[in-house]
Amino acid sequence: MPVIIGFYNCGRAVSISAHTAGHTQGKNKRAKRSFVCRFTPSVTHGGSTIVRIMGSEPGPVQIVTVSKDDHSFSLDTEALERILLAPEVREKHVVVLSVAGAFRKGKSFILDFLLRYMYRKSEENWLGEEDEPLTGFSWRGGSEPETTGIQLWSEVFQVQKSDGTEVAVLLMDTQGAFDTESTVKDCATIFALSTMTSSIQIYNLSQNIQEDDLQQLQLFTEYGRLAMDEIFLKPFQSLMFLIRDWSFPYEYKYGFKGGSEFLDKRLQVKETQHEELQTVREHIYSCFSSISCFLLPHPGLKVATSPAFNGQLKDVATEFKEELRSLIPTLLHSDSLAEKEINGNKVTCRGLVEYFKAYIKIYQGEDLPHPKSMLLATAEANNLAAVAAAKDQYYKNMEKTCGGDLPYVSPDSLEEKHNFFLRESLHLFTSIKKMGGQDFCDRYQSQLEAEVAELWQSFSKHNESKNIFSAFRTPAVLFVLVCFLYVLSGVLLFIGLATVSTACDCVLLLAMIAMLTWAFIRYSGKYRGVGTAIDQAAGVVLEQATVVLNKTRGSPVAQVKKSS
Ligand SMILES: Nc1nc2c(ncn2[C@@H]2O[C@H](COP(=O)(O)OP(=O)(O)OP(=O)(O)O)[C@@H](O)[C@H]2O)c(=O)[nH]1
Ligand SMILES: [Mg+2]
Repeated sequence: MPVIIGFYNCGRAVSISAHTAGHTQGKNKRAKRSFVCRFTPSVTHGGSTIVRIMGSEPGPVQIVTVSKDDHSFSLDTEALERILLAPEVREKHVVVLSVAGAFRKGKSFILDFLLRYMYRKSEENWLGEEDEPLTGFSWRGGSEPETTGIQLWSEVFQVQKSDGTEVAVLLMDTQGAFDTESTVKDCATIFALSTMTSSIQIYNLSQNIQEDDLQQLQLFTEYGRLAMDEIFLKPFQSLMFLIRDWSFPYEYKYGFKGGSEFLDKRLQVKETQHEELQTVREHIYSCFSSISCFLLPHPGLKVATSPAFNGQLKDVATEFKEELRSLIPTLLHSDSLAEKEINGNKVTCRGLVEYFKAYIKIYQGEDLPHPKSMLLATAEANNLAAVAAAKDQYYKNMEKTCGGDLPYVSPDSLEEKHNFFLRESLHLFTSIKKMGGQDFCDRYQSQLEAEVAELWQSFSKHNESKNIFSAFRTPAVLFVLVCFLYVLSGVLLFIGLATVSTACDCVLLLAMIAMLTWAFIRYSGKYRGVGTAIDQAAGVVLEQATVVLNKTRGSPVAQVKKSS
């Protein structure tokens, strides 16, 4: 009895056809196909037990979406739960195989061969018929990006390992990095999320492993590690470099063996290497528990350039097909399927839903630093270094003028010095060579000005505190007030205003209490708020007294002026 599972996906016909008897056939038609679906929750064919979502056709399911407007991320929890909380798999340990890397490099294409294997692994010719179109995750030719966000295949494959345990296998496709519409943060988040949630991450590269590929991997995995707190062991599991279009089989043979030799050479850490190169390599080793590499030949010109190519094997280079026959069964062999582990604990499908929710929340928040482009990060670093050098120069100059135990400087002369050192510090900032352009540097110049203004405030206060008169201003004011009130009270009593004199005595008493309290606070360092209030009150009294004195002194002058 044949079981045909089919669906149609955005512009390109995508279909999976299978016969339980082991015979496989597929046709690529652009028109919507009619489906004969058996809506059983799980079916066994091609050697895998497949858990099917009731009532829906198999296909890629968008789990994580990236908004093009505000570059925010959202998780479709419902869709994720529909796949992972199916009763047959929810308590099973999960194996997640993900493919990530730059856009337009054949990630979805290779995933569709992995899908074929999962559906037909018991068949000898699992790779497919010569004229069968390749279907599954949406792939296409051309220069524009295709896959967006993170997608999971809707069907979970239950695979029995040789020790009898059953695991749930999921295939994950990811948005290509460095496309024209994504920021560095978008790419880092997609890569980090897929690495954090997968047990096998395939890093899809073209032609070679370049130093910048390793640097990107370092940046992205660091971004992932940042989001995972309490990591005791290596944060990620298996990393496989998949080098497409390998053109040097005479140096390193195609396949895992050549790949492993090549990788050993590329990731070698040598004493003689520059520190930067050593750090990248050490970081990669510290992140993954196992690292491997596979060298895959070019699939042929038709695959890479023909707009009519729709995946039929007859147009694919023989050596590419041979290597696929070696790569895929090894990768998906039941005993090489490593279960997802976090901190040494195996994760079930149900657990994975929770991890997805937790991780996306972290990337939706504002706690993590934003990964930036190399130029932006470098420009920021050298502008900040220039700000620090200029600020340091100002600080040292001011320290020499009024810092520490140096004697009190008159405020006017100090301000003059401040203005001079500020000009010098701005001159130093502008004379240091910086990246990022004028507008970018202007922002940092404003930051420098603000920071120097803050320093100026504290130097000025520090200098003021050295003025012996200002230190004793409050007790002096209070003392004069007490004396004044004492005399006033005596005079008032003498002229017979006893009540007003008593009121004067009360105020005098208050002033004395304030004076004693002030002395206690200065000595003990306690109740500093009260001390500040007394200082402020004394300041107000002094201000008012000065105003009154100025008025009395000023009025005869004004009269003289008027009369003249
Ligand atoms: N040169 C070369 N081209 C390939 C290879 N595999 C697939 N292609 C072609 O690469 C093109 C893009 O394939 P996709 O699978 O859509 O690439 P992708 O990496 O998923 O692209 P995005 O989803 O946009 O990130 C198609 O035209 C494929 O035929 C390969 O190994 N080498
Ligand atoms: Mg793709």
